[in-house]
Amino acid sequence: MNTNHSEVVFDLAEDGAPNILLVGIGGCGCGCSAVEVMAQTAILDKVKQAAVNTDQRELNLTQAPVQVSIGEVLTRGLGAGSMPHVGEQSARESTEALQNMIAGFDLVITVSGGGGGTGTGATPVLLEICEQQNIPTLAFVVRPFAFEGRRRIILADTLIERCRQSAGATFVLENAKLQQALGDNVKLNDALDAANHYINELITGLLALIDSEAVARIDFAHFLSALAGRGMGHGAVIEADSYDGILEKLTDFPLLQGPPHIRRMQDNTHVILHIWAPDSFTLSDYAGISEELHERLSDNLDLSSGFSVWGKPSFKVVLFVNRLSG
Ligand SMILES: Nc1nc2c(ncn2[C@@H]2O[C@H](COP(=O)(O)OP(=O)(O)OP(=O)(O)O)[C@@H](O)[C@H]2O)c(=O)[nH]1
Ligand SMILES: [Mg+2]
Repeated sequence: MNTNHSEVVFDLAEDGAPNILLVGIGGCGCGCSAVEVMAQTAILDKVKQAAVNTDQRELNLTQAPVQVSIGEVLTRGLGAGSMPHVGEQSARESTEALQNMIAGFDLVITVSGGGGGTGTGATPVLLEICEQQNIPTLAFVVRPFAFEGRRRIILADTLIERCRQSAGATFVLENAKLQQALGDNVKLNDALDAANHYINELITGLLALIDSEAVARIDFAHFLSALAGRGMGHGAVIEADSYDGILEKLTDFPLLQGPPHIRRMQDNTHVILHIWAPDSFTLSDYAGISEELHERLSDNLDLSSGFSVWGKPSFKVVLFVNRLSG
């Protein structure tokens, strides 16, 4: 097991509840329901939201209570014109505002779309600033639809690489995968809505793991250590009508399986999941999920899980696989 990151000591707020900042950067980050729809979720009181952009018009549209306009001298509030170096310089121009925005938080989660100028250029700068202030980070990067062209995809991949150098873990969300799932005839707006809904589910699921209302949860220090180590993460939302259905979908989950040489890397993989279940869900059902995953995947699997009871008869699992390099 990789324990490089377990020595980090984190300061928590006095009452023990972590202060989390969810920052959307650029048009995608700000427009994404990850930042917008979070306002309607119960987890909101634990998470502050901020929007960062070079584009004043986009910034005016967001509901985020904290809005930081970056690079006003360089861009005059008109956006970075798909040029990452402009996004980067804008963030550098506004270093002080970004430092003030993140001061005092125990975790900063960034959401940005790769491929444009602001998200691609400014996100790595913000992550660096967090690193300098010793604030743990998670980066969610949206990878463009295939129809947006190679250039955007290459830029997004550069962003992913740069996030991996500074963020505790980097999670990639593929717009293209959603397009496959929805079919080619899906309307662009519907595809974006679906992508945004998915991002929101993932982030809400992640935060539910440390939600004090959950029946079972993991503590914040544990949460951070499972999501540190500069890993490359993937997340998924899995739903089923029955307990057996959820077990089956979980153990068939492609990112957990893989060919034997990947299975051997499980020692370097943290899996965290949060389960929503009807109130008939028992502790032994809960234990059963963990046992099944260990049995089918690896004894050494580093698994953290939590569960919440909800008023529906069905089951939902939000799952993160954080694969550490090396
Ligand atoms: N899922 C989702 N993806 C989006 C959304 N808006 C943009 N994207 C994706 O994010 C990528 C980057 O676009 P933007 O975020 O608009 O770019 P930006 O960071 O604002 O950069 P500039 O406008 O050039 O300053 C796009 O290529 C899309 O793939 C959205 O609302 N939802
Ligand atoms: Mg923009």
